Order: sequence, then structure tokens, then C-alpha cells
Amino acid sequence: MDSEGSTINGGLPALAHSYYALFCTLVRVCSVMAKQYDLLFRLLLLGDSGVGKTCMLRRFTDSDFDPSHISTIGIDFKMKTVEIDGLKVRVQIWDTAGQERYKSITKQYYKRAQGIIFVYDITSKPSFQHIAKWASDVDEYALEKVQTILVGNKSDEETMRQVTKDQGSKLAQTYGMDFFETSACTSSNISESFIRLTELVMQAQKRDVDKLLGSLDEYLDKAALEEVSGSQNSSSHTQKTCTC
Ligand SMILES: Nc1nc2c(ncn2[C@@H]2O[C@H](COP(=O)(O)OP(=O)(O)OP(=O)(O)O)[C@@H](O)[C@H]2O)c(=O)[nH]1
Ligand SMILES: [Mg+2]
Repeated sequence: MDSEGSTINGGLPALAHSYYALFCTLVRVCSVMAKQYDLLFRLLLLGDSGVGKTCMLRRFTDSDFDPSHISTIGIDFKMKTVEIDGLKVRVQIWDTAGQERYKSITKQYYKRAQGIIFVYDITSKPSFQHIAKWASDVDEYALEKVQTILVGNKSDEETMRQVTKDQGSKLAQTYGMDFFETSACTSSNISESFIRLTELVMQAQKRDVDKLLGSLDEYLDKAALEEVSGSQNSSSHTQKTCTC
């Protein structure tokens, strides 16, 4: 250390040294974090205000249920890591506000989602009828290959039911989606729905990767063939030259 005590280790300024130490710690933390999961997916919850999107998410990530309704403002998210097929999959779940006035904000997130859960409330016929509108918005703004499922929440409220299970199931069939009736209150089918959507996203990604590898193989085979025929041509050309 010099006389002023401002440098250590052969003249490295003390401030730079502590920045360097902080940098090393950050790198170490990042590399540990990087190993915490194998895959990362973005999922999105859509549906009318009050159907229970936030409660479903909270039940899934924190195993908790809050009966009060505090409408989501704009958008929020939570993370959870699940294990599927021996892989650690980190899901980032975006919880959108169902209120119309936030639509311009929430629509910006559609494109970033690999999976979407459409939620209606089995005790609210209008929320079920609005699924068509949510689905057409997704057609317009989300990725073409986005995976979707349909969920009828509040299945614990049997006496208040306005949408039958059959109606939910038929609508899901029309859209070619998987269907679940859930209850954030009792936890029924909550993790099943989130896990199913994550599996669908994983399968879609695998198909994409397989397709990509398939076309890469095709490209490499073609390139190898071209190289062989190219070298044959050049060797026959060499022979000709020799004969002359
Ligand atoms: N009985 C019952 N009530 C539920 C269930 N899920 C949510 N609720 C209640 O429904 C109300 C609305 O729930 P939220 O999760 O805040 O609804 P949301 O879809 O997030 O609403 P926005 O944020 O406004 O879009 C709350 O009072 C919850 O307690 C459920 O499974 N069963
Ligand atoms: Mg909410």
C-alpha cells in the first residue's frame, strides 16, 4: 500500500480493486444462477377482471389464496421452477389486468409469450362469452406458434355455476385447446394447468429444434454430396490433362 493508503496489491487503486471484487462476486453469482434451470419459458394469463388470474398465479407460486379482490394494475409477474422430464424449467408467468383500460399495455406482452392461459369464471357467463374476444386478440397480437389452454376457474363455487363443464370443454375443443376447471381457493387443478401449458411449450420447442436439426442435416448432406461430385469432376479433369 502506498503512503496515502489509496492503492493495494502493486498499485491497483483501492476503488478499482473493490469494483473488481464486486465484479468477480457478480460473475460467480450469475454462474450459480445460470445453473439453477435448464430452460426458461414465458407464460401469460388472460381473461376478464375478477375471474381469478392473480389468485391462480399466487396459488401456483406461493401456495396461498387471498379472498380479497385487488385488481391488477397493468401487468405483474411471478417466477417458479418446475421439473419436467428431468429438466429444470423456469417459468416466468405474466399476470395481466383484465380491465379494458389496461389493454393497450397488456397487449404489448402477447408477442413475448410462448404459452397463454385463457381464464373465465364458471360463475360468470359473460366472462365465458368474452373468451372469444381474448382469443381473437391473441390471434392478432401473439406469436403464431403460441401454445394455449382454456381454464374455467372457481370450480369450488358449484352452487353459483353459470357455465357447465361441458360448455367449457366444447369451447376448448373448438379452439383445439386442453381444458381444465380449477379452483385457486381449494388448489384443485392449479399446478396441473400450469404444468400442462409448460409441457406444451416444451413440446413445441422440441419440434422446432428437431425441424432445425433436420434441415441442418439435409444441408450438410447436400454440401457433402456437392463436395464429392466436385472432387470427382476435378479428378476426371486432371486425368484428361494427364492423357493429353
Ligand atoms: N371461490 C373462489 N373465489 C376465487 C377463486 N379465485 C379467485 N377468487 C376470488 O375472485 C376475486 C378476483 O380474483 P383475482 O385473482 O384478483 O382476479 P383477476 O382475474 O386477477 O382480476 P384482475 O386483476 O382485475 O384482472 C377475488 O375476490 C378472489 O378471492 C376461486 O378459485 N374460488
Ligand atoms: Mg389480477
